[in-house]
Order: sequence, then structure tokens, then C-alpha cells
Amino acid sequence: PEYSLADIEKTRKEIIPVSKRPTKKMNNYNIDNIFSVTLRDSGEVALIDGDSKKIINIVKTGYAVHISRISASGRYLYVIGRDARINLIDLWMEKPDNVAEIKVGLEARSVETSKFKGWEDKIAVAGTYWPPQYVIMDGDTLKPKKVVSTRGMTVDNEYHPEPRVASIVASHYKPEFVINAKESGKIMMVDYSDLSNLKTTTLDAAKFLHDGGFDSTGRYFLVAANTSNKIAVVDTKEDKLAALVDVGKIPHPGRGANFNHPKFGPVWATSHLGAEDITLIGTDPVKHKANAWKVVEVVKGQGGGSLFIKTHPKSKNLWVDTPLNPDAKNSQTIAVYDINNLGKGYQTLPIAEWAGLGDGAKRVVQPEYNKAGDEVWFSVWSAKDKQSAIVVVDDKTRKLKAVIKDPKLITPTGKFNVHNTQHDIY
Ligand code: DHE
Repeated sequence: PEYSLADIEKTRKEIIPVSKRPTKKMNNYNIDNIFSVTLRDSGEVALIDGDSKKIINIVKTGYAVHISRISASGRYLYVIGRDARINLIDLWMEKPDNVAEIKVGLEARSVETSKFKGWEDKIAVAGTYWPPQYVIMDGDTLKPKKVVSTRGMTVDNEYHPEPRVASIVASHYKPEFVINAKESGKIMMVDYSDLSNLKTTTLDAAKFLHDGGFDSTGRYFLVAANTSNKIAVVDTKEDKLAALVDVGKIPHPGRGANFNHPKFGPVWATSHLGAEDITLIGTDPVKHKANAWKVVEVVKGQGGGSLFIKTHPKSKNLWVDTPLNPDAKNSQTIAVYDINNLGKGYQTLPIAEWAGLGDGAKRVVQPEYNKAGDEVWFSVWSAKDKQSAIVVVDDKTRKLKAVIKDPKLITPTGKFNVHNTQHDIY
């Protein structure tokens, strides 16, 4: 079935209207260091206080809940389920909880919020897999304003009836969202400042756009065209494709990892689903022009089946997971590299073993830093009926710091630290 703006509006609930919401922060939490943790199979997120490691609240969200994103001010948390349900959580409440909810389609993976100066917290956007479209909403009420179809021609000029919307990021340079259509390989820079006279710049990238993140300056967005084995680089200042970079089989960066390479200068890194490669791409067209948008180094990891890679500006470590590797000795551990000496190879840390769980898949997935950049959190992901956990590692010593276990932590996967997600720090 198709899904119109009227259909979408019918599903909307303002659980707590804006006029009844707090006018200032009503709790003593260090909001910046809260983690929103996807509890995939229970359709919930756990809000965990990063300082005390205690669960603040378990909030009901959509089916097979997928990602969380934070508003520009850091107040509102948007969570999207695979059933295209968005939950808006107000972190200013005494106990942060849902304040609004909407179902923007039948199936979805992405949600984002306006970040340009003057537009903080004002607009939200969600992309759907079905129907193939994106929806622009009011940031605080989720009232839908505009639905735009992605049906049309691919980069090869063939018609595609259902290009799914993959990742979306908010530009820091303009009032624009960068919206990636998977099957068509088109990247749409959508201007949200005037929805009745909607301006969109469409870039031809490469087919099968999936996930990606900004470079360290926040100007360039690097997105995997996954089964095209390419990374597309978008210049969000000029609204142009800066490059299409050939990489190994099925890059899967999550949001990727930015660091200063001792030899090549600023780089952005991705790991791969289909290769053991960790690919480093130069991102500084000014001071390191010869390296910009080139693969400057490929480091070997534990194997294929990697989903996420992470570092932090304050850290010297690069963490690479391999949760979909068929060998448990890879899927249950993490590889960590010294950024200043990648050639030395990686150290393997037995994260699943540290969690001290019984039997289960215990896939170690998605490193995520705390605000200070001195701790890394990992999910140890088992089936719904088995115990899972979150393992916290001290970044400097690479030693176990804490294990968070609770019967309510069912199938934890993605984790989103408020500060790092709000400011695109990764
Ligand atoms: Fe994801 C991000 C799609 C399966 C965990 N995933 C994304 C994004 C897309 C996507 C398009 C980028 C969103 C953005 O930035 O706006 N994911 C898909 C799929 O189509 C796929 C392959 C199959 C499916 O059935 O959904 C899929 N994803 C998974 C999982 O099985 C994972 C590992 C566990 C889970 O929770 O479902 C998973 N995906 C994640 C995570 C992110 C993500 C944790 C965000 C990473 C980040 O650091 O931002």
C-alpha cells in the first residue's frame, strides 16, 4: 500500500503537547553523556546514564527498533523502528520519556533532525524503505509537512519503481538534509527552509547507497555505495559530489572513523562486510591535497563481517568489530589498533568473554565512545531469550572497566551517546 500525508498524520500522537513539556531541564542527569541503546527485539530503547552506568528508563519504541539521532540542542532524541514508527523522547523531563509518536510509512531505517544555525530542533525528516519516500516534519510535534517520492531514474538512467531511503544526515553549512536513495544511487540535498517551493540538488553518486558519516570538519559526507564497492564523497558546502572512491568488497562504515594519520594527515576510515580490509581515505583537500579522496592505506583486520568502526578525537585507538564473521573467535571479540602505528597490527580483546554470560551468539557489535572519549562501550548481542550485556572498556589501558547487565537489556545493538551523536563526533 501507498501511504499519504493524511495516512501519516492519522497515526500521530502528541503524548505530551509542547505547552505541557518542561521549559527547562527537570533532572540532574548529565544529559550529554546519556546513551540511547537499541533493544532490537523488544522494540525499546534503554536510556543509560553514562556516568553511573545505571538505566534511567526503558522506552517503548517501534518494532525491531533501529537507530537514534539527537536534535541540535541535545534535548530531543528521535528513535526509528523498522516499522517506520518514530518516537520523540524529551531528555529534559524528570524521567526522559516519549512525548510524541508517528508512523511515517510501512518500513524504515533512518531519521534525522535539522542542525543548521537558526534551525536547531525545528525540523525532522525520516526516510522510508516502503513506500519509497521521505517525510519532513515539525521537530517538536512530528506533524508531517511534506512527503516526497524517490521513484525515478537511477544513475544509469533506468527507471526504478522503489528506491529505498537509506542514510540521512543534516548539513552544517545550509538548511539542508542529505538524503541517500539506495537503488537509484542518487543523493538529494533537500532544502528545508521553504517547503512550498522545495529546492533539491540531486547528485549522481553510485547505486546501493547505505550508511555513512561526516569527515572531521563536518563539511564532507562520506557514504558507502555498498555493493558498488565505492565510497561517495559529498561536499555539503558546494552541494557537489567531490569524489567516488573505489574500495574493497561491501564497505560498511556505520558513521566511519576520523583521525589524523601520522603520514597522510586527516583520514576517514571504513571497515567492510565482504573483506578484511580497513580502508583509509584522505579527507583534507587543502593541506594534504595529493591524498584527498584517495585510498591512502588499507590495513588488514580480523576478517570480513565487520559492521562498525570507531575512534574519538581524544583517543589514539581505532576499534573494529566483526559481528557477522562466521567464526566465533572473531564475532565475539574486537580488534583495536594504535592510530600512530597501524602497521603494528591489532590487539584482540575478548569482549564477549569479559561479559561473563552463558551460552548465546554473543556477537560484539558497535563501539561507541562516552562524551569524554575515555571509555568505549560494546554491545554483546545474543538472541532474545538469552542474556546480553554492554561491556565498557577503558580506552587508555584497553582494560575492562564495567559490565552492564540487566534482564531488561534484551538484544542491545546500536548505542548513541548524546554528545557525540549531536555533534557528529566519530
Ligand atoms: Fe542497520 C544504520 C539499514 C541491519 C544496526 N542501517 C543503518 C543505516 C541504514 C541501515 C540505511 C543508516 C541510517 C542513517 O544513518 O540514517 N540495517 C539496514 C538494513 O537495511 C539492514 C542491512 C537489514 C535490515 O533488515 O534492516 C540493517 N542494522 C542491521 C542490523 O542487523 C544491525 C546490526 C542490528 C540492529 O539493531 O538491527 C543494524 N544500523 C545499525 C546501527 C546503525 C545502523 C547500530 C547506526 C550506526 C551508527 O553508528 O550510526
